[in-house]
Amino acid sequence: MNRRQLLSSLVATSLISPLRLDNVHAAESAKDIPDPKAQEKKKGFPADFLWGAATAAYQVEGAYREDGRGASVWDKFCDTPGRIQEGHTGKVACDHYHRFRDDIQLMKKLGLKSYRFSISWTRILPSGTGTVEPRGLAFYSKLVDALLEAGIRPFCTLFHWDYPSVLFGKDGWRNPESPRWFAEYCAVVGKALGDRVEDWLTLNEPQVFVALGHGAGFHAPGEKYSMADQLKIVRHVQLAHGLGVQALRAIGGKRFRIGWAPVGTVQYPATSNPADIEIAQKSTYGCSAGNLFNNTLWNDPVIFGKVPDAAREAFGKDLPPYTDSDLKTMCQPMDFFGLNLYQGTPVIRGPGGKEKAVPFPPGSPRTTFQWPVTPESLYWVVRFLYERYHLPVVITENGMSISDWIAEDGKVHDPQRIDFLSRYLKQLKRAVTDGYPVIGYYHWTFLDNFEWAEGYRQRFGLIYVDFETQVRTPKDSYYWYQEQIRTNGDLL
Ligand code: GCO
Repeated sequence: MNRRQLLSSLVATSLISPLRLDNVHAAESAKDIPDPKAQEKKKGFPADFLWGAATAAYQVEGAYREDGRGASVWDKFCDTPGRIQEGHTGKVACDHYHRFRDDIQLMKKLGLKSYRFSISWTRILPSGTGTVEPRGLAFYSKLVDALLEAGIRPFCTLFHWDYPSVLFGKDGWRNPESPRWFAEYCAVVGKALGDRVEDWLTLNEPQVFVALGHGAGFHAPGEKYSMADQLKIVRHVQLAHGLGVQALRAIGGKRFRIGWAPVGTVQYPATSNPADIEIAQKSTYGCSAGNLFNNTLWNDPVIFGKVPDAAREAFGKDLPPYTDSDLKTMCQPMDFFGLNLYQGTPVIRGPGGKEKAVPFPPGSPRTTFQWPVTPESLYWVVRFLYERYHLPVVITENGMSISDWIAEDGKVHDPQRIDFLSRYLKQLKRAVTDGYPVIGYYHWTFLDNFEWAEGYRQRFGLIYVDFETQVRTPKDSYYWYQEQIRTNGDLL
Protein backbone atom coordinates (compact mmCIF):
# COMPACT_ATOMS: atom_id res chain seq x y z
CA MET A 1 0.00 0.00 0.00
CA ASN A 2 1.47 3.38 -0.89
CA ARG A 3 1.01 6.48 1.16
CA ARG A 4 -1.97 7.90 -0.59
CA GLN A 5 -3.75 4.56 -0.62
CA LEU A 6 -3.09 4.58 3.13
CA LEU A 7 -4.66 8.04 3.20
CA SER A 8 -7.63 6.97 1.09
CA SER A 9 -8.26 3.93 3.27
CA LEU A 10 -8.06 6.06 6.42
CA VAL A 11 -10.46 8.63 5.06
CA ALA A 12 -13.03 6.54 3.20
CA THR A 13 -15.17 5.62 6.21
CA SER A 14 -18.21 3.85 4.75
CA LEU A 15 -19.49 3.25 1.25
CA ILE A 16 -22.87 3.66 -0.45
CA SER A 17 -24.15 2.35 -3.78
CA PRO A 18 -21.53 3.23 -6.37
CA LEU A 19 -21.92 6.49 -8.24
CA ARG A 20 -20.46 6.47 -11.73
CA LEU A 21 -17.35 8.62 -11.87
CA ASP A 22 -18.87 10.65 -14.72
CA ASN A 23 -21.71 11.55 -12.32
CA VAL A 24 -19.05 12.75 -9.93
CA HIS A 25 -17.42 14.57 -12.84
CA ALA A 26 -20.83 15.97 -13.66
CA ALA A 27 -20.37 18.11 -10.57
CA GLU A 28 -17.63 19.84 -12.57
CA SER A 29 -20.13 21.45 -14.86
CA ALA A 30 -23.22 21.42 -12.63
CA LYS A 31 -24.57 24.92 -13.06
CA ASP A 32 -26.48 24.81 -9.80
CA ILE A 33 -23.47 24.67 -7.45
CA PRO A 34 -24.14 27.65 -5.22
CA ASP A 35 -21.92 30.60 -5.92
CA PRO A 36 -18.96 30.73 -3.50
CA LYS A 37 -19.29 33.22 -0.70
CA ALA A 38 -18.97 36.76 -2.04
CA GLN A 39 -15.73 36.54 -3.99
CA GLU A 40 -15.04 39.07 -6.70
CA LYS A 41 -15.19 37.06 -9.95
CA LYS A 42 -12.08 37.04 -12.12
CA LYS A 43 -11.71 36.32 -15.84
CA GLY A 44 -8.74 33.94 -15.74
CA PHE A 45 -5.28 33.45 -14.27
CA PRO A 46 -3.61 36.70 -13.18
CA ALA A 47 -0.93 38.04 -15.53
CA ASP A 48 1.75 37.31 -12.90
CA PHE A 49 0.55 33.75 -12.23
CA LEU A 50 3.49 31.54 -11.37
CA TRP A 51 3.48 28.59 -13.78
CA GLY A 52 6.01 26.28 -12.22
CA ALA A 53 7.35 22.79 -11.77
CA ALA A 54 8.79 21.12 -8.69
CA THR A 55 11.46 18.63 -7.69
CA ALA A 56 13.25 17.66 -4.47
CA ALA A 57 16.97 17.28 -3.75
CA TYR A 58 17.09 13.59 -2.87
CA GLN A 59 14.85 12.68 -5.78
CA VAL A 60 16.87 14.37 -8.55
CA GLU A 61 20.38 15.40 -7.48
CA GLY A 62 22.33 12.17 -7.01
CA ALA A 63 26.00 12.95 -6.12
CA TYR A 64 25.11 11.57 -2.71
CA ARG A 65 28.65 11.67 -1.38
CA GLU A 66 29.99 14.59 -3.40
CA ASP A 67 31.53 17.81 -2.08
CA GLY A 68 31.23 16.84 1.54
CA ARG A 69 27.51 15.98 1.59
CA GLY A 70 26.72 14.22 4.87
CA ALA A 71 24.55 11.10 5.16
CA SER A 72 20.78 11.47 5.33
CA VAL A 73 18.21 8.99 6.61
CA TRP A 74 17.23 8.25 3.00
CA ASP A 75 20.78 7.11 2.16
CA LYS A 76 20.61 4.50 4.91
CA PHE A 77 17.02 3.57 4.11
CA CYS A 78 17.97 2.88 0.48
CA ASP A 79 20.81 0.68 1.63
CA THR A 80 18.45 -1.40 3.80
CA PRO A 81 17.41 -4.48 1.80
CA GLY A 82 13.71 -4.68 0.96
CA ARG A 83 12.90 -1.04 1.66
CA ILE A 84 12.97 0.29 -1.89
CA GLN A 85 11.46 -1.38 -4.95
CA GLU A 86 14.06 -3.38 -6.90
CA GLY A 87 16.79 -2.06 -4.59
CA HIS A 88 16.79 1.35 -6.32
CA THR A 89 18.51 4.26 -4.54
CA GLY A 90 18.84 8.04 -4.92
CA LYS A 91 22.63 7.81 -5.14
CA VAL A 92 22.63 8.93 -8.79
CA ALA A 93 18.94 9.71 -9.47
CA CYS A 94 18.81 12.23 -12.38
CA ASP A 95 22.39 13.42 -11.74
CA HIS A 96 20.89 16.90 -11.52
CA TYR A 97 23.83 17.92 -9.35
CA HIS A 98 26.03 17.81 -12.46
CA ARG A 99 23.40 18.45 -15.14
CA PHE A 100 21.47 21.36 -13.60
CA ARG A 101 22.57 23.86 -16.25
CA ASP A 102 21.17 21.74 -19.10
CA ASP A 103 18.05 21.03 -17.06
CA ILE A 104 17.55 24.75 -16.53
CA GLN A 105 17.76 25.27 -20.29
CA LEU A 106 14.88 22.77 -20.61
CA MET A 107 12.99 24.78 -17.96
CA LYS A 108 13.63 27.96 -19.92
CA LYS A 109 12.40 26.33 -23.15
CA LEU A 110 9.30 25.16 -21.28
CA GLY A 111 8.69 28.79 -20.30
CA LEU A 112 8.66 28.12 -16.55
CA LYS A 113 8.08 31.26 -14.49
CA SER A 114 9.29 29.57 -11.30
CA TYR A 115 11.07 26.40 -10.25
CA ARG A 116 10.51 24.76 -6.89
CA PHE A 117 13.52 22.82 -5.63
CA SER A 118 14.65 21.66 -2.22
CA ILE A 119 17.95 22.02 -0.43
CA SER A 120 19.75 18.93 0.85
CA TRP A 121 20.25 19.77 4.53
CA THR A 122 23.39 17.61 4.73
CA ARG A 123 25.05 19.31 1.77
CA ILE A 124 24.95 22.50 3.84
CA LEU A 125 25.48 21.06 7.33
CA PRO A 126 26.89 17.53 6.89
CA SER A 127 26.22 16.73 10.56
CA GLY A 128 22.96 18.67 10.62
CA THR A 129 24.28 21.47 12.82
CA GLY A 130 27.62 23.17 13.41
CA THR A 131 30.16 23.18 10.59
CA VAL A 132 28.92 24.54 7.27
CA GLU A 133 30.09 22.88 4.04
CA PRO A 134 30.92 25.76 1.64
CA ARG A 135 30.82 23.47 -1.40
CA GLY A 136 27.20 22.66 -0.63
CA LEU A 137 26.28 26.35 -0.43
CA ALA A 138 28.25 26.96 -3.62
CA PHE A 139 26.16 24.40 -5.53
CA TYR A 140 22.86 26.03 -4.60
CA SER A 141 24.28 29.48 -5.26
CA LYS A 142 25.19 28.38 -8.79
CA LEU A 143 21.77 26.79 -9.22
CA VAL A 144 20.01 30.00 -8.15
CA ASP A 145 22.20 32.16 -10.39
CA ALA A 146 21.49 29.92 -13.39
CA LEU A 147 17.75 30.08 -12.68
CA LEU A 148 17.79 33.87 -12.42
CA GLU A 149 19.85 34.12 -15.60
CA ALA A 150 17.17 32.03 -17.34
CA GLY A 151 14.47 34.37 -16.00
CA ILE A 152 13.09 31.71 -13.66
CA ARG A 153 12.06 32.60 -10.09
CA PRO A 154 13.64 30.23 -7.54
CA PHE A 155 11.22 28.76 -4.98
CA CYS A 156 13.18 27.02 -2.23
CA THR A 157 11.97 24.20 0.03
CA LEU A 158 14.22 23.87 3.05
CA PHE A 159 13.19 20.39 4.12
CA HIS A 160 11.98 17.70 1.75
CA TRP A 161 12.59 14.60 3.92
CA ASP A 162 16.36 14.02 3.62
CA TYR A 163 16.99 14.39 7.37
CA PRO A 164 20.60 14.37 8.66
CA SER A 165 21.60 10.93 9.92
CA VAL A 166 23.68 12.46 12.72
CA LEU A 167 20.60 14.23 14.06
CA PHE A 168 18.50 11.10 13.70
CA GLY A 169 21.19 9.48 15.85
CA LYS A 170 20.25 12.04 18.51
CA ASP A 171 16.57 10.92 18.31
CA GLY A 172 15.82 13.18 15.35
CA TRP A 173 12.47 14.99 15.26
CA ARG A 174 11.57 13.43 18.62
CA ASN A 175 14.39 15.40 20.31
CA PRO A 176 13.10 18.65 21.88
CA GLU A 177 16.17 20.33 20.38
CA SER A 178 15.05 19.43 16.82
CA PRO A 179 13.17 22.71 16.20
CA ARG A 180 16.31 24.68 17.03
CA TRP A 181 18.45 22.47 14.76
CA PHE A 182 16.10 23.20 11.88
CA ALA A 183 16.08 26.96 12.58
CA GLU A 184 19.89 27.00 12.56
CA TYR A 185 19.86 25.36 9.14
CA CYS A 186 17.25 27.81 7.83
CA ALA A 187 19.39 30.73 8.98
CA VAL A 188 22.49 29.41 7.20
CA VAL A 189 20.61 28.93 3.91
CA GLY A 190 18.65 32.18 4.24
CA LYS A 191 21.88 34.15 4.75
CA ALA A 192 23.61 32.47 1.81
CA LEU A 193 20.77 32.68 -0.75
CA GLY A 194 18.40 35.31 0.65
CA ASP A 195 19.87 38.07 -1.52
CA ARG A 196 18.46 36.24 -4.58
CA VAL A 197 15.78 33.86 -3.27
CA GLU A 198 12.57 35.46 -1.97
CA ASP A 199 10.10 32.53 -2.04
CA TRP A 200 10.51 29.92 0.69
CA LEU A 201 8.83 26.80 2.00
CA THR A 202 9.96 25.54 5.37
CA LEU A 203 8.78 21.91 5.25
CA ASN A 204 7.31 19.60 2.63
CA GLU A 205 4.45 17.28 3.53
CA PRO A 206 5.05 16.92 7.28
CA GLN A 207 2.10 14.51 7.40
CA VAL A 208 4.05 12.10 5.19
CA PHE A 209 7.47 12.26 6.79
CA VAL A 210 5.91 11.90 10.24
CA ALA A 211 3.22 9.28 9.53
CA LEU A 212 5.10 7.17 7.01
CA GLY A 213 8.64 7.78 8.25
CA HIS A 214 7.90 7.45 11.96
CA GLY A 215 4.56 5.62 12.10
CA ALA A 216 3.93 3.17 9.25
CA GLY A 217 7.67 2.80 8.57
CA PHE A 218 7.28 2.82 4.75
CA HIS A 219 9.57 5.84 4.45
CA ALA A 220 12.89 6.81 6.02
CA PRO A 221 13.87 6.55 8.80
CA GLY A 222 11.52 3.51 8.84
CA GLU A 223 10.39 3.85 12.46
CA LYS A 224 7.10 2.68 13.95
CA TYR A 225 6.59 5.00 16.89
CA SER A 226 3.39 5.13 18.95
CA MET A 227 0.77 7.73 18.03
CA ALA A 228 1.74 9.64 21.17
CA ASP A 229 5.34 9.81 19.99
CA GLN A 230 4.28 10.77 16.46
CA LEU A 231 2.21 13.60 17.94
CA LYS A 232 5.23 14.72 19.97
CA ILE A 233 7.05 14.97 16.63
CA VAL A 234 4.11 16.88 15.09
CA ARG A 235 4.52 19.54 17.78
CA HIS A 236 8.28 19.69 17.25
CA VAL A 237 7.78 20.02 13.49
CA GLN A 238 5.32 22.89 14.02
CA LEU A 239 7.79 24.56 16.39
CA ALA A 240 10.54 23.99 13.82
CA HIS A 241 8.36 25.65 11.18
CA GLY A 242 7.77 28.64 13.47
CA LEU A 243 11.43 29.05 14.37
CA GLY A 244 12.39 28.55 10.73
CA VAL A 245 10.04 31.32 9.64
CA GLN A 246 11.48 33.59 12.33
CA ALA A 247 15.02 32.82 11.15
CA LEU A 248 14.09 33.64 7.54
CA ARG A 249 12.13 36.79 8.50
CA ALA A 250 15.14 38.05 10.46
CA ILE A 251 17.07 37.94 7.18
CA GLY A 252 14.54 38.98 4.56
CA GLY A 253 11.65 40.56 6.45
CA LYS A 254 8.66 41.25 4.22
CA ARG A 255 10.78 40.87 1.10
CA PHE A 256 10.50 37.12 1.68
CA ARG A 257 7.31 35.24 0.87
CA ILE A 258 7.20 32.28 3.24
CA GLY A 259 4.91 29.30 3.63
CA TRP A 260 5.02 25.54 3.94
CA ALA A 261 3.73 22.66 1.83
CA PRO A 262 1.48 20.27 3.74
CA VAL A 263 -0.52 17.58 1.99
CA GLY A 264 -3.84 19.18 1.12
CA THR A 265 -6.42 16.57 2.08
CA VAL A 266 -9.93 17.19 0.84
CA GLN A 267 -13.33 15.58 1.00
CA TYR A 268 -15.29 17.13 -1.85
CA PRO A 269 -19.03 17.05 -2.60
CA ALA A 270 -20.00 14.20 -4.94
CA THR A 271 -23.04 16.22 -6.05
CA SER A 272 -24.00 19.88 -6.20
CA ASN A 273 -26.41 19.47 -3.31
CA PRO A 274 -25.65 22.20 -0.72
CA ALA A 275 -25.97 19.61 2.08
CA ASP A 276 -23.21 17.60 0.44
CA ILE A 277 -21.04 20.71 0.07
CA GLU A 278 -21.56 21.52 3.71
CA ILE A 279 -20.65 18.04 4.98
CA ALA A 280 -17.65 17.92 2.65
CA GLN A 281 -16.33 21.20 4.02
CA LYS A 282 -16.90 20.05 7.59
CA SER A 283 -15.00 16.81 7.04
CA THR A 284 -12.18 18.62 5.24
CA TYR A 285 -11.66 20.50 8.50
CA GLY A 286 -12.01 17.37 10.60
CA CYS A 287 -9.48 15.06 12.28
CA SER A 288 -9.85 11.34 12.83
CA ALA A 289 -8.21 9.17 15.47
CA GLY A 290 -5.04 7.43 14.41
CA ASN A 291 -4.72 9.50 11.22
CA LEU A 292 -2.27 12.37 10.81
CA PHE A 293 -3.50 13.18 7.28
CA ASN A 294 -5.67 16.18 7.99
CA ASN A 295 -5.53 19.93 7.48
CA THR A 296 -6.39 21.46 10.81
CA LEU A 297 -4.11 19.67 13.31
CA TRP A 298 -1.25 20.98 11.16
CA ASN A 299 -2.45 24.39 9.96
CA ASP A 300 -4.55 25.79 12.80
CA PRO A 301 -1.64 26.05 15.27
CA VAL A 302 0.67 27.70 12.72
CA ILE A 303 -1.97 30.02 11.22
CA PHE A 304 -4.38 30.67 14.11
CA GLY A 305 -2.07 29.89 17.05
CA LYS A 306 -4.74 27.47 18.27
CA VAL A 307 -5.10 23.69 18.56
CA PRO A 308 -8.38 22.72 16.84
CA ASP A 309 -11.03 21.02 18.99
CA ALA A 310 -11.25 18.35 16.27
CA ALA A 311 -7.65 17.36 17.07
CA ARG A 312 -8.24 17.29 20.82
CA GLU A 313 -11.30 15.04 20.24
CA ALA A 314 -9.52 12.77 17.78
CA PHE A 315 -6.23 12.29 19.62
CA GLY A 316 -7.25 12.73 23.25
CA LYS A 317 -4.47 12.06 25.74
CA ASP A 318 -2.01 11.21 22.96
CA LEU A 319 -1.89 14.91 22.02
CA PRO A 320 0.99 16.61 23.84
CA PRO A 321 0.31 19.86 25.71
CA TYR A 322 0.65 22.99 23.53
CA THR A 323 1.64 25.89 25.78
CA ASP A 324 0.85 29.52 24.92
CA SER A 325 4.53 29.99 24.27
CA ASP A 326 4.58 27.01 21.86
CA LEU A 327 1.65 28.46 19.92
CA LYS A 328 3.23 31.89 19.87
CA THR A 329 6.39 30.39 18.35
CA MET A 330 4.51 28.27 15.80
CA CYS A 331 2.11 31.00 14.70
CA GLN A 332 4.24 33.16 12.42
CA PRO A 333 2.67 35.21 9.61
CA MET A 334 2.78 33.31 6.33
CA ASP A 335 2.42 34.93 2.91
CA PHE A 336 0.57 32.10 1.21
CA PHE A 337 -1.08 28.76 1.87
CA GLY A 338 1.01 26.12 0.10
CA LEU A 339 -0.48 22.70 -0.52
CA ASN A 340 0.28 19.52 -2.44
CA LEU A 341 -2.88 18.06 -4.00
CA TYR A 342 -3.19 14.92 -6.09
CA GLN A 343 -6.57 13.46 -5.20
CA GLY A 344 -9.58 13.81 -2.95
CA THR A 345 -12.46 11.76 -1.57
CA PRO A 346 -15.98 12.36 -2.92
CA VAL A 347 -18.55 12.41 -0.13
CA ILE A 348 -22.23 13.04 0.40
CA ARG A 349 -24.23 13.75 3.51
CA GLY A 350 -25.29 10.32 4.76
CA PRO A 351 -27.80 9.15 7.39
CA GLY A 352 -27.59 11.07 10.64
CA GLY A 353 -25.95 13.95 8.79
CA LYS A 354 -22.63 12.14 8.73
CA GLU A 355 -20.20 12.20 5.82
CA LYS A 356 -20.42 9.14 3.55
CA ALA A 357 -17.52 8.41 1.23
CA VAL A 358 -18.67 7.60 -2.30
CA PRO A 359 -16.79 4.69 -3.90
CA PHE A 360 -15.20 4.95 -7.32
CA PRO A 361 -16.75 2.40 -9.66
CA PRO A 362 -14.53 -0.50 -10.75
CA GLY A 363 -12.14 0.50 -13.50
CA SER A 364 -12.46 4.25 -12.87
CA PRO A 365 -9.47 6.37 -13.91
CA ARG A 366 -6.40 5.84 -11.77
CA THR A 367 -2.69 6.55 -12.02
CA THR A 368 -0.04 3.84 -11.90
CA PHE A 369 0.09 4.59 -8.17
CA GLN A 370 -3.59 3.59 -8.22
CA TRP A 371 -4.51 7.10 -7.09
CA PRO A 372 -8.01 8.07 -8.32
CA VAL A 373 -8.18 10.92 -10.81
CA THR A 374 -10.34 13.56 -9.08
CA PRO A 375 -10.05 16.95 -10.83
CA GLU A 376 -12.83 18.53 -8.76
CA SER A 377 -10.69 17.97 -5.66
CA LEU A 378 -8.40 20.79 -6.82
CA TYR A 379 -11.28 23.30 -6.93
CA TRP A 380 -12.72 22.29 -3.60
CA VAL A 381 -9.43 22.11 -1.70
CA VAL A 382 -8.66 25.70 -2.78
CA ARG A 383 -12.15 26.87 -1.89
CA PHE A 384 -12.40 25.11 1.47
CA LEU A 385 -8.90 25.97 2.67
CA TYR A 386 -9.11 29.58 1.50
CA GLU A 387 -12.46 29.96 3.27
CA ARG A 388 -10.80 28.79 6.50
CA TYR A 389 -7.37 30.40 6.34
CA HIS A 390 -7.87 33.38 3.99
CA LEU A 391 -4.35 33.19 2.57
CA PRO A 392 -3.47 33.31 -1.12
CA VAL A 393 -3.00 29.71 -2.31
CA VAL A 394 -0.02 28.12 -4.05
CA ILE A 395 -0.43 24.61 -5.45
CA THR A 396 3.05 23.42 -4.56
CA GLU A 397 2.53 20.00 -6.14
CA ASN A 398 0.07 18.29 -8.50
CA GLY A 399 0.60 15.63 -11.14
CA MET A 400 0.29 11.95 -11.92
CA SER A 401 2.46 8.86 -12.35
CA ILE A 402 2.34 6.78 -15.53
CA SER A 403 4.56 3.98 -16.73
CA ASP A 404 5.83 6.15 -19.61
CA TRP A 405 8.25 4.87 -22.22
CA ILE A 406 9.89 6.04 -25.43
CA ALA A 407 7.75 5.05 -28.40
CA GLU A 408 9.07 3.74 -31.72
CA ASP A 409 9.02 7.29 -33.09
CA GLY A 410 11.47 8.32 -30.35
CA LYS A 411 8.86 10.43 -28.55
CA VAL A 412 7.09 9.91 -25.23
CA HIS A 413 3.34 10.08 -25.72
CA ASP A 414 1.48 10.65 -22.45
CA PRO A 415 -2.13 11.52 -23.36
CA GLN A 416 -3.38 10.58 -19.88
CA ARG A 417 -1.10 13.14 -18.26
CA ILE A 418 -2.31 15.79 -20.71
CA ASP A 419 -5.92 14.89 -19.97
CA PHE A 420 -5.18 14.85 -16.23
CA LEU A 421 -3.50 18.26 -16.41
CA SER A 422 -6.28 19.70 -18.57
CA ARG A 423 -8.99 18.58 -16.14
CA TYR A 424 -7.17 19.66 -12.97
CA LEU A 425 -6.05 23.01 -14.38
CA LYS A 426 -9.61 23.73 -15.56
CA GLN A 427 -10.75 23.18 -11.98
CA LEU A 428 -7.98 25.45 -10.72
CA LYS A 429 -9.05 28.09 -13.24
CA ARG A 430 -12.63 27.67 -11.99
CA ALA A 431 -11.42 28.49 -8.47
CA VAL A 432 -9.55 31.53 -9.80
CA THR A 433 -12.56 32.78 -11.79
CA ASP A 434 -14.71 32.24 -8.70
CA GLY A 435 -12.43 34.77 -7.05
CA TYR A 436 -10.20 32.56 -4.91
CA PRO A 437 -6.63 33.96 -4.95
CA VAL A 438 -4.33 31.31 -6.42
CA ILE A 439 -0.87 32.71 -7.12
CA GLY A 440 0.97 29.70 -8.50
CA TYR A 441 0.89 26.11 -9.71
CA TYR A 442 3.92 23.80 -9.50
CA HIS A 443 3.59 20.66 -11.55
CA TRP A 444 4.96 17.55 -9.89
CA THR A 445 7.33 16.95 -11.45
CA PHE A 446 9.79 18.46 -13.90
CA LEU A 447 11.91 15.32 -14.45
CA ASP A 448 11.06 11.65 -13.86
CA ASN A 449 12.89 10.95 -10.61
CA PHE A 450 13.38 8.75 -7.53
CA GLU A 451 9.89 8.19 -6.13
CA TRP A 452 10.94 7.22 -2.59
CA ALA A 453 10.00 3.64 -1.67
CA GLU A 454 8.77 3.06 -5.23
CA GLY A 455 12.19 3.76 -6.65
CA TYR A 456 12.01 4.65 -10.38
CA ARG A 457 8.82 2.78 -11.14
CA GLN A 458 6.50 5.78 -10.91
CA ARG A 459 7.22 8.37 -13.59
CA PHE A 460 5.71 11.81 -12.76
CA GLY A 461 7.85 13.96 -15.03
CA LEU A 462 7.07 16.27 -17.90
CA ILE A 463 10.46 15.02 -19.11
CA TYR A 464 11.32 11.33 -19.48
CA VAL A 465 14.67 10.32 -17.99
CA ASP A 466 16.59 7.26 -19.15
CA PHE A 467 18.25 6.45 -15.81
CA GLU A 468 21.06 4.48 -17.47
CA THR A 469 22.13 7.10 -20.00
CA GLN A 470 20.64 10.16 -18.21
CA VAL A 471 19.23 11.27 -21.57
CA ARG A 472 16.26 13.60 -21.11
CA THR A 473 13.27 13.35 -23.54
CA PRO A 474 10.50 15.95 -23.17
CA LYS A 475 7.14 14.17 -23.20
CA ASP A 476 4.08 15.35 -25.16
CA SER A 477 2.82 16.82 -21.87
CA TYR A 478 5.91 19.08 -21.72
CA TYR A 479 4.84 20.72 -25.00
CA TRP A 480 1.19 20.86 -23.90
CA TYR A 481 2.14 22.56 -20.61
CA GLN A 482 4.46 24.92 -22.55
CA GLU A 483 1.43 26.08 -24.54
CA GLN A 484 -0.66 26.64 -21.36
CA ILE A 485 2.13 28.74 -19.90
CA ARG A 486 2.54 30.71 -23.14
CA THR A 487 -1.18 31.53 -23.19
CA ASN A 488 -1.45 31.95 -19.39
CA GLY A 489 -4.12 29.27 -19.23
CA ASP A 490 -6.44 31.07 -21.67
CA LEU A 491 -6.88 27.88 -23.71
CA LEU A 492 -8.20 25.91 -20.74
C1 GCO B 1 5.05 14.07 -1.97
C2 GCO B 1 6.40 14.49 -2.19
C3 GCO B 1 6.97 14.19 -3.55
C4 GCO B 1 6.44 12.95 -4.24
C5 GCO B 1 5.21 13.27 -5.06
C6 GCO B 1 4.68 12.03 -5.76
O1 GCO B 1 4.20 14.92 -2.16
O2 GCO B 1 4.84 12.98 -1.53
O3 GCO B 1 6.45 15.90 -2.02
O4 GCO B 1 8.31 14.07 -3.20
O5 GCO B 1 7.43 12.47 -5.11
O6 GCO B 1 4.18 13.68 -4.23
O7 GCO B 1 4.36 11.08 -4.80
